[in-house]
Amino acid sequence: MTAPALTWEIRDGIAVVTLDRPGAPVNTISSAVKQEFIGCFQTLEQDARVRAVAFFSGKPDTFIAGADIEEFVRIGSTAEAERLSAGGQEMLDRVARFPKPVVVGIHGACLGGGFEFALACHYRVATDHPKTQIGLPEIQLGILPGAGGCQRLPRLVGVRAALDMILAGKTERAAKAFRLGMVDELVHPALLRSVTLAAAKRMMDGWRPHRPGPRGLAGLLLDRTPPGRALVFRTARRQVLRRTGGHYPAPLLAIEAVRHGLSAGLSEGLKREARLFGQLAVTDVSRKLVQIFFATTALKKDPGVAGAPAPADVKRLAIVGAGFMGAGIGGTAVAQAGVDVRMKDADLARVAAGLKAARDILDDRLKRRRITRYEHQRVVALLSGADSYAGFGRADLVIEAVFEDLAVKQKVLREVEARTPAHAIFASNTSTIPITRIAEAATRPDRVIGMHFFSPVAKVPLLEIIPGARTAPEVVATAVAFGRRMGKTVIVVQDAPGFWINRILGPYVTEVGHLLLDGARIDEVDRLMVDWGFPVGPFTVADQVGLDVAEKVAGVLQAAFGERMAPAASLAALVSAGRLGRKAGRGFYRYEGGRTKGVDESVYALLGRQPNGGLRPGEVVQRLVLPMLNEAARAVGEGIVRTPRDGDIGALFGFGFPPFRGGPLRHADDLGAARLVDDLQRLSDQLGPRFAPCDALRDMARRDARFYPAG
Ligand code: 3H9
Repeated sequence: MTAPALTWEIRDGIAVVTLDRPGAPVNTISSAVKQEFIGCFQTLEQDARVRAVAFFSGKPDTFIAGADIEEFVRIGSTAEAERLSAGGQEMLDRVARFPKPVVVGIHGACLGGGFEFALACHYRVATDHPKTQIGLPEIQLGILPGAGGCQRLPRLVGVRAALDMILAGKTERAAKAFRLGMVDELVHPALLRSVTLAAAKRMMDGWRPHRPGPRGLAGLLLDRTPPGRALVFRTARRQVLRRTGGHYPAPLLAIEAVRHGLSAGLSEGLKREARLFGQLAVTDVSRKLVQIFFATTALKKDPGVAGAPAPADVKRLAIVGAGFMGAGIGGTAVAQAGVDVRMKDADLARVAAGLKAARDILDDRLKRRRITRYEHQRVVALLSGADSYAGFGRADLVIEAVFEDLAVKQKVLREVEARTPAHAIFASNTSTIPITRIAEAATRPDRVIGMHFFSPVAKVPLLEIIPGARTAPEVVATAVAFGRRMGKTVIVVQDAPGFWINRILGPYVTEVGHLLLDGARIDEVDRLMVDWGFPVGPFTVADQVGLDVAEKVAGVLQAAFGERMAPAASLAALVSAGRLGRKAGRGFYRYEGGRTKGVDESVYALLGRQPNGGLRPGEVVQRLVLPMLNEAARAVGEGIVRTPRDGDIGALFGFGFPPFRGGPLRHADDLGAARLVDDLQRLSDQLGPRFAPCDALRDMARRDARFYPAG
């Protein structure tokens, strides 16, 4: 017999119930827990001493993280998934119809099925602690809220606010949840228990909350009238299709579940919700998104190096180079990790510009209400700068983000070593130079490492950590842990040209130039890749990165890997004509005031090739995607990433590889090594050896092998 998850005691007519799954890191609702819920509420219903129920979590930082995802990934059929959803609904229906008031005190993550439970309760009190996050993230797992969430949330907060939450799979801090009406009271954590018990007592004595619902004319027209709602649903469907390109079925079916429930009534709505949940839970898209959830969760705990010692605490960060990257790193570090940041550049004007750019990140968070005015003031005060190394004497970690040149970086390294304590780590934000080469100038090479951030730092969630040949394991663990404190998803990669991300992007970007020379249209190629699932197309990416930067990276990759990475002549022609991309106002596209103004048609004349409409869409997609998969297979074979998991998560978080495809390596598995080899060979025969399938793939095809175990 395992210990029960639910326990209760009765005090002054109130049953105080605590959920604490023994041995589990967070509370989740599994079938066993569901049975306990049913038993518990049955007992409390029959117990005449109980006149109200107050419900809490026994976990310090989570309320309930939702249904047990491990359990529903094992589901094999639509019918089984539908039953699971209907079972959850039935349990929560009992809570909703419980004849005595049920009041819930929420502290920590209250997500998915956990929030659906709270919605079924009669009164919700939440703490105003940052750990209290409330929402319905199911869409991010490719499913929909299937325990009544699609029915109860719109009835509580109105259809617009509910769709906004459900369709984005959003979680909100408690303060916003309170503003929206998702919770009834907001309290300091120290008061949660007493305020919840007081609410239970009031309700026991007959008091009932009054919830006015959405206010104002828009609320009245759009949330309450059938024509208004019809408009809301039409708009939502259009927005979803625009955002997802139709690749993700869950949001569209969630709209249908909400719509049907509001027009046909709660019980019909629940039935439709369960049926649609059943359909979604067994889709390939959902499987892929759940795999990503587990992969990122596992990565969060990975110290980055086998048998790593505990990471050292980084209290003070120093940054050399206050340009776009340095400022991005500084701003993100103070905002996320709350460390002291000291920035240095050659002159005070640059330092001031860097501090301003770092501060912009904090201002943006304040504007979006991600931090309070008080937190904003506190973190702004953590930023400082100078045109000298003053203040570096107390740094635990120094990140350099200076000009991409070996001699410059080595000079900075020597200067930093002379001014920092022996324990300080020197991290280079290089994207092309081997860390081991930079460390050749070091007196403490064991404390030199690569931390490759992506631009813009505040937005791109990935960080590559690159140990050099002599980097100490403790330094790796510290860089990984600090990267995570900065809110990054961290992968540890080998010190080889292009590391992982630029390496697999290399052939993709290279092929763009060849496509142009073969008569492709810039916007057409971008549209095709967006349709395939990328957030933006390759020409837009190149413009964002900067054509000069892309050319430099391509040069490094070509030097290392030869012709398959040789940039097509087109890139050089554009760079020498001053078309450096977005930052210069012109690249493949034209830009004005930061906005895209369409393709710069004169690019075609500059290259001497006009679009000829001769390329088939399927061919364009294959020419861009297959070499990326080929390069990924080759790099995995060389051990550039430690596991296929790291490789896929890197591509998803680094440049937006379509999540519903799971990542380049999962996608390669889906296509199968044999088919990939055949397709690459055909392209190689037609267009040249840059497409030749790599040995690693050929070998996999021969052995019928995969990157991930089947099933
Ligand atoms: C749902 O509710 C469907 C319903 O609508 C309808 C059903 C009929 N299940 O992330 P952490 C594990 S779908 C199973 O490192 P943190 C996690 O794998 C669900 N396991 O902690 C890890 O395990 P391990 C909707 C779960 O503090 C451990 O807990 N809910 C679940 O950084 C610690 O996790 C979600 O999508 C789960 N639901 O973050 C929420 N949740 O230690 C998913 C966590 O063995 N969860 N685990 O590796 C989260 O977002 C974060 O885990 C949370 C905590 C914010 C809760």
